[in-house]
Amino acid sequence: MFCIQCEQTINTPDLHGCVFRGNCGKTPETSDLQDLLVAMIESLSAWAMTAKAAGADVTKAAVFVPKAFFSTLTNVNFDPARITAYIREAEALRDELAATCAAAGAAKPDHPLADLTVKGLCAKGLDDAAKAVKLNADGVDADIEGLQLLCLYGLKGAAAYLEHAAVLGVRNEDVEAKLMETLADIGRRSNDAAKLLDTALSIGRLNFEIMEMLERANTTAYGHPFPAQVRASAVKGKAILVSGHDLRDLRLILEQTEGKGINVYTNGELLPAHAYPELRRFKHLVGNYGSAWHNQQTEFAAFPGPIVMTTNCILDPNPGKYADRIYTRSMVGWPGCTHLATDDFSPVIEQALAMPGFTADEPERTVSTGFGRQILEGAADTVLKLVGEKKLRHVFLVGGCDGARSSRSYYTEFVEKVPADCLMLTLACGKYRFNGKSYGNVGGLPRLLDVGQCNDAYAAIRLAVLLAEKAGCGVNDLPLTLVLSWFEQKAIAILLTLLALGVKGIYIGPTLPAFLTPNLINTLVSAYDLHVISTPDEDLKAILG
Ligand code: FS2
Ligand code: SF4
Repeated sequence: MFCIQCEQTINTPDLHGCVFRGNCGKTPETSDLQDLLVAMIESLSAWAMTAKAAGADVTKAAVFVPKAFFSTLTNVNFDPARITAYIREAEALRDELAATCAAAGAAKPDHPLADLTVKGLCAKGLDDAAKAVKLNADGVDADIEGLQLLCLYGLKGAAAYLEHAAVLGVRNEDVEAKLMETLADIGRRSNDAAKLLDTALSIGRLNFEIMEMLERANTTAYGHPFPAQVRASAVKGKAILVSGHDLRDLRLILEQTEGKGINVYTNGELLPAHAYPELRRFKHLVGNYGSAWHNQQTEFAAFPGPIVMTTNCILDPNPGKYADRIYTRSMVGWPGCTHLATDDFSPVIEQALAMPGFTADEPERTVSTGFGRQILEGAADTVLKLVGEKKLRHVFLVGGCDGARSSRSYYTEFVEKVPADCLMLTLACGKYRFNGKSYGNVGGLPRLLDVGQCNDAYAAIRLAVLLAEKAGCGVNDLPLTLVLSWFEQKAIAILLTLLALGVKGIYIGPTLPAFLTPNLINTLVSAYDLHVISTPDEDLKAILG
């Protein structure tokens, strides 16, 4: 096992990466199978590009690859049986395309994984096959390996967003082909540092297109978000909790529970769902329960109803004894938990009706959300006017993924210390470190604006670009600083997008990715003026002067 893709990886003088068991709970068996799955979809992608060039229809591969890739993201799928099934499905699709290529007279792709075969292999055979494609291949220069992993993990994040858009019916064949082409290329394990750096930036640009697709998918299906005060405390009655990022699953659950006397709560990255007109119109979508993913073992154990985990981040439900009432969807998996493969949520509804639910109302508390692209763009003129009148000094984007590391208290303290004449945007699950409080107003605008999920970074980027256009300057000339927290691979994809767009001076923490070597960090620092967070006081002093 070797996995170093997330912020909670092991990184000590003696150990680099999770090598015995994941800090997330991933077993060596699942980790190795995920490496084999990645290699198999690299092979599939290489064949798909050859088949596409020969005029064949590659839709099945284009739809499957992002899904399978998504299953290897941090905190998504811990079930070795499901990962094995994806490997076999990938191989079958690859063989189908190979036959198509042969029939069309197309030559076999010149790719090291073109003949990767696992057919008929037992668990031991799969384990041996996985070891042959491990990500930390022997004899590879550390900087090259770091760049290879930067590309792989960035593309994995982009694939997750592409899958989210596809679920809502928004697809783009060119984007899918570019994703497969890049994945096949990563599978070649290039040793060319300049080429790998170029690939990383092209992944950033691709991810920007994908985030646009996803925003279009969300707003077409559910309307443009508008500000909402969301109840953050329990309401008496039977209850279902929906976590993850998938708005479609939430909508299905709301439709299927309507009129049944069940209250539906969001959790984690689904809080912004309350801002979408086509979701908030359901009266039994009563509020948001709990906070960021790393608190779920306590919060889910205390929730008096079933829980649906639509995407990441899932943790081991066994310590809290709620494995019998957590249901997984799409690419999510935990061994022993019920996976709902169809859109029928009857088992969840029956369990909610059989359970007591909340026995009393909790005192009302609220959190705000809903400052999506349309609202932000509508506020651009006000922001510039306030800056011009010197009523608004600086805009911060403080957001990203949350994690369990204690040094993440930096973000809470940072937000508290931001001067009163500054505006703060936030997004993703990192906001739970500070969104339970009111920060007042600046020039009539709330000082803390929740833009949405991690993928809604697109809205914040669009605001920055619009402000720069209106002010007649570059994004880097705006009184704007991004203070990001990263945890998993979607954050890597977003970081690559920001770098590809030329955004400089980003602060990132709580640590830099362990797969980046000191040389690579120096390259990013000198090319993009990237900063690792220090203390809120020092960073604010450096930013505000
Ligand atoms: Fe948070 Fe986990 Fe949003 Fe990440 S719920 S760390 O996957 O995607 O952010
Ligand atoms: Fe370790 Fe993170 Fe990989 Fe889990 S996902 S095995 S915690 S690096």
